[in-house]
Amino acid sequence: MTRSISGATAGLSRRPRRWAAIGVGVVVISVVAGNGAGPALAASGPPGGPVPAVTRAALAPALVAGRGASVAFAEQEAETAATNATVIGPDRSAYTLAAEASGRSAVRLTPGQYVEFTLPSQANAITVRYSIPDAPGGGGITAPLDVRVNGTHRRTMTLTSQYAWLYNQYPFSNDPNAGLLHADWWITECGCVPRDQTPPFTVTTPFRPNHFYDEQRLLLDRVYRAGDTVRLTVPADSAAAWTVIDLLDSELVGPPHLAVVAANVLLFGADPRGVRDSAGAFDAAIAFARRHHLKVYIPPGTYQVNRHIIVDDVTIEGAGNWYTIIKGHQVDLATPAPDKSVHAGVGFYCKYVADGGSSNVHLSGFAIEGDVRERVDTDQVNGVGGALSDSTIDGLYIHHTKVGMWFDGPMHNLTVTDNIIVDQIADGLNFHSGVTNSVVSNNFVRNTGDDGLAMWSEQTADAGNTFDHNTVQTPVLANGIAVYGGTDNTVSNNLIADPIREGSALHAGSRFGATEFAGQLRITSNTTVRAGTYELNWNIGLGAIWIYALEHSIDADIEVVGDNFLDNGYNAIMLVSDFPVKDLYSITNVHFRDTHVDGTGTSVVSARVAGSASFENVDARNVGAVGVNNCGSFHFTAAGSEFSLVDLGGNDGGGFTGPWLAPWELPNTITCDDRPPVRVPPPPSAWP
Ligand SMILES: [Ca+2]
Repeated sequence: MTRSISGATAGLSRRPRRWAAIGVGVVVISVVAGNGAGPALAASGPPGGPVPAVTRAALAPALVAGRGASVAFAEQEAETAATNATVIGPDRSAYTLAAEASGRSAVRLTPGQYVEFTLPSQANAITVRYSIPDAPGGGGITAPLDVRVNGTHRRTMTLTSQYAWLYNQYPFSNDPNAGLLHADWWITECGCVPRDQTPPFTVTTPFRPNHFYDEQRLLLDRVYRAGDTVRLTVPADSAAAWTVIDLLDSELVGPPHLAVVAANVLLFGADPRGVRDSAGAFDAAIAFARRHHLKVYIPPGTYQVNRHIIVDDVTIEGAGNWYTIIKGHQVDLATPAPDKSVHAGVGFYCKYVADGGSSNVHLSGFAIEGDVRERVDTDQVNGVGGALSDSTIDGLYIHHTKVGMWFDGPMHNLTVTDNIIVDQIADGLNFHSGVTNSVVSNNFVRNTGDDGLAMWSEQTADAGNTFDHNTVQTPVLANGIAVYGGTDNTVSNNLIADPIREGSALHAGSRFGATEFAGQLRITSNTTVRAGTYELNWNIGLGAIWIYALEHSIDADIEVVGDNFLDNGYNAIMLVSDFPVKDLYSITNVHFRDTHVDGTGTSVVSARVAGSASFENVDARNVGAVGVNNCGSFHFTAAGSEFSLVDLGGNDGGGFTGPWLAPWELPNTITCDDRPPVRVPPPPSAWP
């Protein structure tokens, strides 16, 4: 755990833990091939099947209706578009380009090749998600991408990999040639502590490349119609050996918002061309607005801001996040700031708790474009930060910051709605320590370097919060939505897709110094897809939802109701502890109800902890492995597993080898199998 004394920390340490005694004394049918990297799993969708024009998280929208954020753009996957280039994937293996792509598939173009999308509806703006190679020594390159609409309107985007390509162990490196950052950490590649080997184990470089993708927005010259074509072509003379296109989002952006009665930053000297630094002008406008009870307005333009703008008791409105762009570059500080930062960058910061916190702040309608290319956990280079009560944040686009929004409580009554948070070095949003009665709803999060959305009750409980109707896609590390301790929180109606490693879609963990779970945790009516990842340190599959007792027992009432777990690589549901603490902690009082599981690579449930959970109307189909993978706490006594499943009825369906919850296997049958055979399920389809 890396943290600063002020508590103003971003990101969670990811030092690996492992199961020290996997498979001891039990049936272990190891079918997964070779080297611990896990099998390549097929994702859903083409070739062969119908090609939906518009998808959500690479699924037909009908399969995820009512779940996730309602967004202004239409998503189209490149792998279903017209192209003369090569489709890559589907593949879920970590450290591959396909695994980090939406739908686990994309198109790889060489110079001269194209991919062409047909607009599904009116649009005057596009977002391209792509990857290009790193520089040989790291640090990224730039390369052109030709955009033509209907073969005529022509623009050239300048793609960059300066914000992509991280390597190595936590907290990661931009150097593709670096040896291990922590030779004294156990690593899965050798199943050893490299420094302790004779001679020391060395890794192949680049070691653990990841975070390959970036996205870029482009306003077109006018509104185009449904049926018009957007062709993306790599110029023949591009310096990039390859360009991978993952998807295209198209959108009809409305006219700029105008606020007439407001403190307009232009009147205070702000430069909308982005040439001069506008931070001082923003400060002056905010001070004036507070004195005169006005809001602050930021008209269309690009404004250079390279430090925090401190906000308290103020409303700041942009013209809309396509029009008003607050853009900063990273500044190296000669001496660390009081909050421990060694870099400065653009961000809207509330006062820290030590300074009294901020309240009555309302931010809306602008973009924050940061310049963060490495993870330094003591740096306060987040898009929005501090402690913020009785406030709202709505309609921001936050890009290339460390964490989109990182809040350090205690604080209360914050509402975060309709924001887009993409291409982050660490989390998308984190409620850290004592955030209460706050709501995060209808936000879209893609390509975070750590949890997409998190409540981290470090030392002080987060309580009474709700994460509702958000979409989280392709976190390259950790979880889509994670809850670490806390009291009476809710995670509902979210759509979570394509987590890649060291986490999964939904997670409740007693870890990272969090308070014990208390009251009721509600995880209701969420849909996950292509989760249930392979845990590279444990070398076992995870569930799409996994509940993890590492630092305390988990005995709070956890209600998992109405969720759909689709196309799970391994399990749908996992309850787990860690081997060194397996006899200290248990998980009890978890209740699964009214759940659909459509496709698991292995079993629906994997239990690797003592305790119990109840199941009622949990229906499954296309299940890869029989029964429940029930290891309990690994004592394998004649009394059976230390984990019991309480069958409350209506748990129907199964798969290739029988029902998922076979009555004759209950309550305590041991069927522990670390690496059961993995079957690739068919694509999800409508549930009758
Ligand atoms: Ca894709």
